[in-house]
Amino acid sequence: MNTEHIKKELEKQLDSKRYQHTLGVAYTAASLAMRYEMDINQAFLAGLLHDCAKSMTHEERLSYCKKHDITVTEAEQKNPSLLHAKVGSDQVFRKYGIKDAEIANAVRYHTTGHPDMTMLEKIIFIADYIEPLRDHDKELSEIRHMSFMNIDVALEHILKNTLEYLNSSKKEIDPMTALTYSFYIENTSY
Ligand code: DGI
Ligand code: FE
Ligand code: FE
Repeated sequence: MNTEHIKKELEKQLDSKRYQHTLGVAYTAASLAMRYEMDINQAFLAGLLHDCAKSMTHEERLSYCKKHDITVTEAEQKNPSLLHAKVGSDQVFRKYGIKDAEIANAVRYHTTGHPDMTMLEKIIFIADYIEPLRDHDKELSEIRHMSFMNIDVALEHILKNTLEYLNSSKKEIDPMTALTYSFYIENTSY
């Protein structure tokens, strides 16, 4: 599918709020790609696709994984909303026909991150958090500014606030989210 076709399909799949968020992530990712001298079209496309599996139900995602032999971790089993990232990354290739493993990985890790992310993975993780329609974090304006100054410092800040939010709302923490945070605490230079 070409970009216009993908946009049309996503507009059909997602509710209007989620589709507007998707466009916000795509344009924010493109802006970060300009700043960090990455491929703008690749970042835009990864941003468009990052939540492509978000409208499926938990049951649909679990049966999709079964059908396509996708391993479901214990954390994902307990919290199937985490699975939209993994299922989405499979659909990037299978449904949307995008043969770009870097885009698939950026979709796959957009929720938990992983230690030592690629620049494209960082861009999508951050764009998802800072796109213009987001307003869930009182430190967003500093994080937005930092995203264009030092991407690793912004990443560490986002992970810290996400873990605080998960702890305070008593949500199960995916071991990958915790590993990602530890990595960036140890490896971010100010
Ligand atoms: O899909 P979006 O809402 O755009 O954003 P997302 O894919 O980053 O998902 C955001 C939610 O995922 C947010 O409420 C925090 C949550 N999340 C991130 N890491 C973990 C997590 N939820 C759980 N239960 N465990 C995690 O480790
Ligand atoms: Fe998501
Ligand atoms: Fe998102």
